[in-house]
Amino acid sequence: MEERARKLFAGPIAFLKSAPGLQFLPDATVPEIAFAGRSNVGKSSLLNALTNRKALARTSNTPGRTQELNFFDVGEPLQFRLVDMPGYGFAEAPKDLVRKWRYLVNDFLRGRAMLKRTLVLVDSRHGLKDVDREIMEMLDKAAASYHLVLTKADKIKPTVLSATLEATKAEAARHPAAHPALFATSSETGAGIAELRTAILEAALT
Ligand SMILES: Nc1nc2c(ncn2[C@@H]2O[C@H](COP(=O)(O)OP(=O)(O)OP(=O)(O)O)[C@@H](O)[C@H]2O)c(=O)[nH]1
Ligand SMILES: [Mg+2]
Repeated sequence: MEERARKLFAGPIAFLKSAPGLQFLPDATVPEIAFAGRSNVGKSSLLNALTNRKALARTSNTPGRTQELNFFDVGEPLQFRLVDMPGYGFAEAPKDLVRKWRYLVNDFLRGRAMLKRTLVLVDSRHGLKDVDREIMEMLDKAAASYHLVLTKADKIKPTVLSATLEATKAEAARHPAAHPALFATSSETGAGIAELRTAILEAALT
């Protein structure tokens, strides 16, 4: 499975479309994997690291970079889609814009027929925050399966990282829709990326 995942992510991957609202979604014909989490946590960077491309998804230092649901087709023939999404909890953006993003993301995550798994990204320097717990509870209620993924692992010491990983794992165990497998990743160093590729492929095939 690992080798198959590696090949797939090294092969053809193409931007399909940007959906600013639910009426613009592509037809749900293939498995989808979504990237969720707080603004600036590294969703778009992780998508680029997984696909080994520098700027497939647009990233930025400024929170609020991704403003729509962005769909990426993986494989030729098409195997599954990756969905980059706007972040949660971006305080500086206008209130109704933040609300609009939240509804868009939540409605998508709750109601998408072909959504096989959501990756809920958590900054490894901060661990789980209330806004992350809100996403987790929403997904639990919708019985929508998700993986917690720690990001920016290069920014902290390995000992601190292990502690955060254990604490996050313990909390994930209390959430019915949280998958027991957790990932610590860095889009900078590539740590954890190969493992996550395999998990994504496995989820897409279920
Ligand atoms: N050191 C380090 N920096 C990272 C990593 N991942 C992301 N970053 C940086 O964090 C910032 C935000 O990354 P993005 O990928 O744009 O974050 P996002 O979650 O897509 O943000 P929004 O689209 O605004 O919700 C950028 O400056 C990235 O370079 C990582 O693994 N290590
Ligand atoms: Mg983004």
